[in-house]
Amino acid sequence: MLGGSWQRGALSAALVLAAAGVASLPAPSTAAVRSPHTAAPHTVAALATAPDSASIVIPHNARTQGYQTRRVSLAQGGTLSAVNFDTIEHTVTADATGSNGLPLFDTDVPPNSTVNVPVGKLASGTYHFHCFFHPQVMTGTLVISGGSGGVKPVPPKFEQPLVLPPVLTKANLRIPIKVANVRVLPHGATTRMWTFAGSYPGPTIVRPAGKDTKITFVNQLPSSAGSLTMHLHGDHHSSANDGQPTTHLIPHGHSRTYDFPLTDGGKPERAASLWYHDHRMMRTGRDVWMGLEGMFLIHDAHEQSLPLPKGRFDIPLMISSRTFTADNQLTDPFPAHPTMQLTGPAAPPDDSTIGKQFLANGRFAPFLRVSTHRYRLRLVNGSNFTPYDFVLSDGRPFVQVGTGNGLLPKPVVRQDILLGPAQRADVVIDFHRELNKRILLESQPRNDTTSSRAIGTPSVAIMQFRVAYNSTKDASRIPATLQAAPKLVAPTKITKTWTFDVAGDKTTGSNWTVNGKPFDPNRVDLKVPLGSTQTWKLHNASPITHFIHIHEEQWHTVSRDGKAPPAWERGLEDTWKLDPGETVTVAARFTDHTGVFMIHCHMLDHEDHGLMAQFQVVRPSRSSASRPVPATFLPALFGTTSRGAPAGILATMSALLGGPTVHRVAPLPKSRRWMCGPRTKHAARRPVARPI
Ligand SMILES: [Cu+2]
Repeated sequence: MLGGSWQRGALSAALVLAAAGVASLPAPSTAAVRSPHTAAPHTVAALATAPDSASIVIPHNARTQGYQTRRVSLAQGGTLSAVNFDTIEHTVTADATGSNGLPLFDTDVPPNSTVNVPVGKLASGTYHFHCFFHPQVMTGTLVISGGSGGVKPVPPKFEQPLVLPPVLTKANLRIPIKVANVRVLPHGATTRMWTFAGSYPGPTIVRPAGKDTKITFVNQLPSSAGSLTMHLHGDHHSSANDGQPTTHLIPHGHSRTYDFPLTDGGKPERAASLWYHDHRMMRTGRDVWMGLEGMFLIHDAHEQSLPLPKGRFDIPLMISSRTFTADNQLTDPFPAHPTMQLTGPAAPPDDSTIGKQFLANGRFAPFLRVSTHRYRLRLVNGSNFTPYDFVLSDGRPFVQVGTGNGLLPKPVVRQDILLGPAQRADVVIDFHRELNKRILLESQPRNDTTSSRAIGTPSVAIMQFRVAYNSTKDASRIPATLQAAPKLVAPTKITKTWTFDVAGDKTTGSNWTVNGKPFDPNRVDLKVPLGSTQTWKLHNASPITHFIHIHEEQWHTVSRDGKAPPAWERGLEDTWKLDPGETVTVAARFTDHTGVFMIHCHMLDHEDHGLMAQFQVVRPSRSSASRPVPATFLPALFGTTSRGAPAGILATMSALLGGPTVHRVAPLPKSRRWMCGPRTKHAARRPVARPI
């Protein structure tokens, strides 16, 4: 559904939610022909009939029924009210925004109440609206007619330059974690944040693969922040250096040195786009929201030998969302005394912390002046909860060259890229022949699923590329082949199934579960023999999407719902999208390190509310070490260039592995509207200045 030029135009203007939900509404008058940032013209008929007052009615079970009044007409300057007959809170929120990136109207409607929706100053035109908490189902259209002048939707002004965090390259680093004022919003006060070395995002650490890196983090935050713990996401390292949630902490006023050898199985790791963030028990959401996240890039000789864009044409880009108070401070949606089991409307499965404004490298609506050159973007979704479906405003595709865990076997041309929290994509954009153009990086409503339960993505313009310089020389190009995933012999039989669900009820308390249990730091859920290769099935039995992250190893995606994974999941991964009912099978070999590691959802509300488990890598017993394991040679299931390894090799492998169940597997080929899930009302709705 993407790709139509009109729609691309609408998206480029951004901030107007795309047509998915609106298309099912009763056909509007000509007034509903959408223009991205100007209200559409009203009709004569509308002029004649528009009342001076109108109501939006929210029925019982609106979460599944939608608004009772999906189309409302109103004379300009008239009074609009919202009547909520439901037992839970809803909102009436405009799709379109003002230049500050906030909706033109955005009104909470408590249960069993009637409130005024302030639209009296809006210009005549058509305004699509949704419920902030239930936008997939609850959508409607307001037509304002008559009068002249008034407030119209406008795109962000892209007033401030993109900031690249400082780059640190040394083997021994010391990074203070401290309060700092950050110029997040372009006007007004700076924002007090918790930062790595005064920067949000934290400094970008760039290191060669195989070179030991020691980082000493110093906790200089106020004592009320408590202890911290740092996780280098996607990396392979020992348990003690993994950012354990309850052990190996960094208390207030103390420091801790983390050791990252950047090796795997005695060899240098692959080049990768990693990131680091706090991982404290039940506090990860708060600590990341406050600013504790940064990027960590690993280079290796192979990647450096490729002609991909380098240097200033290689841009780390962390996208995140935050909500601010009127004086530009972060809201505090997090409880003073966190617990995994919650009651009330924001309890699981409705717990979520969503930002209302969208940031690129910690800045609202930044611009970047670029040359007529190829650029490599290391996209990282550093949001607590929000997934994005990234697109470029002029309809050009991305060329994805890597995941967060290294290069793909070959480039993949993608019109849009869905990234949940913690997911990364390494992409190349070509600005040749685009001198003087302005191209937006946007998120569009995802269109890869028809499931009404799958989480949606926002429609928003995040940043602007200004093609300002003519580059006469561009030596970069995108090779036809990049890097095959490492070979792996994985059991065909599932070693372990992890099922993600929710338990309890919101009256007495609910929490997320993994295999029926909420997280318990004193419980090990699986013992994994060191040196073994595991095939794990990840299944989402819950009513909303999760993005599941496995620590310690980098994984092959064997299958997605029983089918070969898409081309962009044929590299190594550490975090997978699991829409409701979805199943992903993954495989990895456990090398090097014993100890306890995590598996959890990276929507941080879910993680903090129990959707986490832990496995312990142990020295294998003799019996388990010698037992033959039926195996699949990966990557293979999705090989496109091969239909079978040479019979001799297969026979040999089968014999070695002790059984006939070796599947042939080929060498790697060389080659909706806003969130449909629930969202935390607190984050956006009840701004509370945080004392820090
Ligand atoms: Cu989740």
